[in-house]
Amino acid sequence: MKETDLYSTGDRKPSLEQGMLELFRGRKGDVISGEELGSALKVSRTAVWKHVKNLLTQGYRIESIPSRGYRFVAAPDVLTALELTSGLQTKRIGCQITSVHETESTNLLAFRLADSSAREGTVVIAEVQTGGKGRLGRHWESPPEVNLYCSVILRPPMSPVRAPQLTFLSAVAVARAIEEVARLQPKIKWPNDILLNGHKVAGLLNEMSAETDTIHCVVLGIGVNINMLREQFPSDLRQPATSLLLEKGIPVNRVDFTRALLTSLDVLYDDYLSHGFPAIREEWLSRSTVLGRTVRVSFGNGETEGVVTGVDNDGALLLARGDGAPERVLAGDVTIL
Ligand code: BT5
Repeated sequence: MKETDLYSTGDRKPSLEQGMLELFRGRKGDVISGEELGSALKVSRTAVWKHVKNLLTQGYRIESIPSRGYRFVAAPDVLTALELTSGLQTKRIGCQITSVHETESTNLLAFRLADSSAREGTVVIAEVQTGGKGRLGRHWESPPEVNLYCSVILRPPMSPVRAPQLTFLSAVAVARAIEEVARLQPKIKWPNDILLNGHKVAGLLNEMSAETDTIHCVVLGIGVNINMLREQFPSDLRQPATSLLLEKGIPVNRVDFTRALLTSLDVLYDDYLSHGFPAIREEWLSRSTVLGRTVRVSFGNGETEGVVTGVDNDGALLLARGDGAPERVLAGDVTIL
């Protein structure tokens, strides 16, 4: 596994580069002298130049104006901890962000960090996954630098049987972020697909490490196709897929999207810990593609059909079968008939 550019921010303690970016952002368009930057950050002017150069190599555009100072022009659309933490105001989610350029799967990396006692709210992000995972051993297509591949470590103080509720929470968070940033109207398909115009734009893979009645950690794996181009989708996908770019016709800023997603996750998780599942279930149902529809659910070697009447507290899909008998389905793939 090749993991490059590992960069973490612990406890939001700002690095010099973060401090410099905050200063630049607070004074948009202004020329700030090296002396002023140096005294604000408590370093020499030579050190200021060294850190400006570091930012330039990471893709930031900063003009250096002889005998006057520096002017911030633009930030790159890169999913680094440095860029994402700037301006992120969350309580738990993103308290620590580990960004790597490449990894096999952010879920695998998140479990490794969780095993070495990463805190609740730790976020792992990669620009490319070499073995992105879907459910049931399936593959998640993860081309470089166009999408979002992230995993969030949670340690909820609750019974493992409630963990499937967190898939609903992450689905609602992704839907809210798509609405807010891309101004599109996503729908949610049980159990883990986010759709735009019937095409899959995001998938969720929530995994857990637990004992009988204690959760060690839940890893919320979230993959969102942001600026993926049509030719980057393989031809053999199980269902039609899309990206925010393809639906909107213009690229979507990945940093803005990721900050919005982490913020919605934070708000929803906070609410979930205080008030439980009902509000999340209601919002999920209001965005559901399957409620009231006749569906076929395939699982293992079997399948069943019926009209969807809701989801229960365990995250199971509730069906009314053709003969009127109710049925609960805990896992499977849904086809709308
Ligand atoms: C999912 O599985 O939808 C879960 C995807 C979770 C991906 C994230 S990325 C960050 C984190 N780290 C990981 O390693 N995984 C998570 P499932 O419902 O089984 O759907 C997988 C199926 O979707 C595949 O068999 C393909 O047919 C299709 N697919 C693969 N890549 C896709 C993509 N980028 N967009 C849309 N569909 C895709």
